[in-house]
Amino acid sequence: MACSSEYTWQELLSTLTELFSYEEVDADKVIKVMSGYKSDPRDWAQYAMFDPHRYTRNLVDRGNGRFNLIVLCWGEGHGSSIHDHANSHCFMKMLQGSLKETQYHWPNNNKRNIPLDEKFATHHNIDDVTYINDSIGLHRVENSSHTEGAISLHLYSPPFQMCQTFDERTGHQRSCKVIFHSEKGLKCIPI
Ligand code: CSS
Ligand code: FE2
Repeated sequence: MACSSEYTWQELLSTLTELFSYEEVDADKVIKVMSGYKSDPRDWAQYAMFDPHRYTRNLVDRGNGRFNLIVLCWGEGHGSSIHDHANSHCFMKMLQGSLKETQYHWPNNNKRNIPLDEKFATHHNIDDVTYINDSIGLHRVENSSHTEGAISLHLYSPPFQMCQTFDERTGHQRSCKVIFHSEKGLKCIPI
């Protein structure tokens, strides 16, 4: 039998808004709250928009400017590049399917053209919550399934518009602008 939710979707949103209204972020508490909500597609289906070619980022809530809450939809085989999180907290909760996360150490800037050093790889399944920030390292997230889409809920605080992506073989990095596929359930018009 599925465990019942400690928080409804609406309670999740309001509790997160409350938690991020303070100067200090209590990451353990955020993880607890996100774990206390149990995934129900009826809550987030309106944000779950897939693209055939790449994973999508669908904005749910701007958290009074303190965080961005985003539903990410990963089609079969879709994945991110290796990236940092622009000095923000990154919380990720699985809503559907499964995602593989591979973490890497930061490249050593004195050594050029050296492959990134992998720390570990792990799989996240429905209702799992995970956390990363730049002091922990870099990561790549991917849906390695060939038959099932995956959906995850991400909270970034403070919100960011740019991050760094990294070439696995050389450690070279470049800036990348992050974009939204939809906002509050409405598809964004591509510019
Ligand atoms: N940081 C990636 C997803 S993996 S946390 C993004 O927001 O697009
Ligand atoms: Fe990430």
